[in-house]
Amino acid sequence: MQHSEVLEGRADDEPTSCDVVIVGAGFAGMYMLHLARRLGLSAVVLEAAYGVGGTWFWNRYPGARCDVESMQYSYSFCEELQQEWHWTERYASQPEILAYANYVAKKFDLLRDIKFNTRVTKAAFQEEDCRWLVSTEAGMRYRAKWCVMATGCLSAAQTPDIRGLDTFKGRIYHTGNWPHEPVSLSDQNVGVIGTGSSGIQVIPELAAQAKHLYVFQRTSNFSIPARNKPMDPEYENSWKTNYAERRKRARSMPAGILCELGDTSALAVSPEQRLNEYERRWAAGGTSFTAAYSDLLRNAEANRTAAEFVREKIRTVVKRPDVADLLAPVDHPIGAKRICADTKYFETFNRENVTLVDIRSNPIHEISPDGITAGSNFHKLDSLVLATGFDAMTGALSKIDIVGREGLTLREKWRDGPNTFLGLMSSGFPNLFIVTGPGSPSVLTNVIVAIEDNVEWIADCIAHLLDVHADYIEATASAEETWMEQVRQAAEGTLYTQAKSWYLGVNIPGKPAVFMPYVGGVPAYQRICEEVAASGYKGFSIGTPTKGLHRREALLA
Ligand code: N01
Repeated sequence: MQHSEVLEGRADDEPTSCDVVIVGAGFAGMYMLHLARRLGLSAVVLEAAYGVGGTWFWNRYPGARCDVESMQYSYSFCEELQQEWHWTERYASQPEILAYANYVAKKFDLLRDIKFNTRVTKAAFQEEDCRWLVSTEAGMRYRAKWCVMATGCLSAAQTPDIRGLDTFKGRIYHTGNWPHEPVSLSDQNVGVIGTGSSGIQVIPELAAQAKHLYVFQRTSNFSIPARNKPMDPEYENSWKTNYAERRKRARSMPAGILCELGDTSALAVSPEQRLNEYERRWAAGGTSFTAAYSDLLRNAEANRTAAEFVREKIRTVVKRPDVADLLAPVDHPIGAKRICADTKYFETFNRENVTLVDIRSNPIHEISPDGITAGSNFHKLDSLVLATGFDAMTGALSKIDIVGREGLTLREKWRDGPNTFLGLMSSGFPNLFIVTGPGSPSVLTNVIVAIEDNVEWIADCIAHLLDVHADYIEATASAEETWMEQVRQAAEGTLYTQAKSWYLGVNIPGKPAVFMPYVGGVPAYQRICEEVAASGYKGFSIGTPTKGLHRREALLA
């Protein structure tokens, strides 16, 4: 394969030219760059941060840790890499994951094609030459045949619109954009808003250093003890000697995570058997608790058995019954919101320096320079931590002005919810690929598995386009419509839609309530993607635009 080169624009107004522009240097962008190079393509990655790692670059709050086991939350594409990297704990901490991302970048010599501190503001499709023109905040421009959005599902941090937030005179931290210099909160009264996965991880750490911690909780969440521990050398060895086979088996599981998957209904066993099974999984720790039975996310009655078990555990751990009641979730089925994994979260509320403030019954009235008034109570604070989540799945994309054919913007097109074919492409936006886009399993899986599968599909697709000398690929509107209906129907058969979650986008004011990920699981999704590719990309228009005129009718079928 002949290798292309990045051609730097010579004049100020001339864009840099390459085959592929990749937006984002997280795990998706890094692997995309690696595979683009393997195809002999010239590629540039544009990254807003000063380093690689994506969400793991930004989410450096104390306690940040992955809830997928480290032996699995890693790339599988390179046997040498997975053999030589050593994870020190069952669940990797953010610094270790970031170190791994940097190690990968170095090992595969990726850094020379990544432009850091480069925030993409616009990507516009040029119909006349079938190229994407990508512009950055600093005014740089890149021109490429293919544009890959590797912008991540949980990368656009959400700051809530609370009256008076801007008047607060102490420091405000967001878990999704934590400072890079050390933060000391000792001897301070600290407030934390948000009790999702980030809040549940940061709260025990903050409690250990703050003079007093006020946890402002609107919705309680289900959490299972992570039971994190140092890596057991025998366990590591068993993975390393069986990696190929285990990675394959993981890909045959719905979430792309190798775990013990119960195959009976929770209602088909006796209450004693069920209790034993829940106890066993609780003791083992981790989010695969909800994999105990096959219908926990499909049958409300089955789900109640697991939810009640966890509520009972919370009541056992938390000494004050009124606090335990507030911490025990009752408004959604267990697992319908992303289930959390914690280290001594519920125990933290037994500490004398921690107060749980119920802002569901006593909403935050306002934030003033010195603290927060919730209901009629004022809480004096020195610092405030926002663990308020993300504009998930579409947020990072909608921050960029993406303009497709005939001036159509992605924001406009997705006004009533995102539409894609397989989460990979959206009609009207030729040659624009999305990694783990809405309509793909992405956030319901070990996201590195989802990333590898998507990136490999995109690379194979580009190789195919090169083989058939096509300049152009675009999802057809009808394939997209059919797929989105499939995504909708798959979610409808589950309990996922019964929670007000970021999966549905309802955490963002004004965002349409559409269940965004595909719940059909990794194997089904992967099979569909493979079948589409094997069919010569059925559901996509592929072709060569005629000179200066670029209409669908001109494309080969
Ligand atoms: O965000 P969230 P997150 N006033 O949206 C509250 C992944 N992740 O950053 O539920 C008051 O889950 C909000 O309350 P409510 C993982 O996929 C993984 O914690 O809207 N409260 C909620 O409590 C996860 O699911 C890991 O009532 C407000 C919280 O803020 C995803 O990222 C670690 C509010 C937001 O919870 C997002 O998790 C961390 C307001 N105006 C994250 N606005 C691991 O791998 C929001 N809230 C372990």
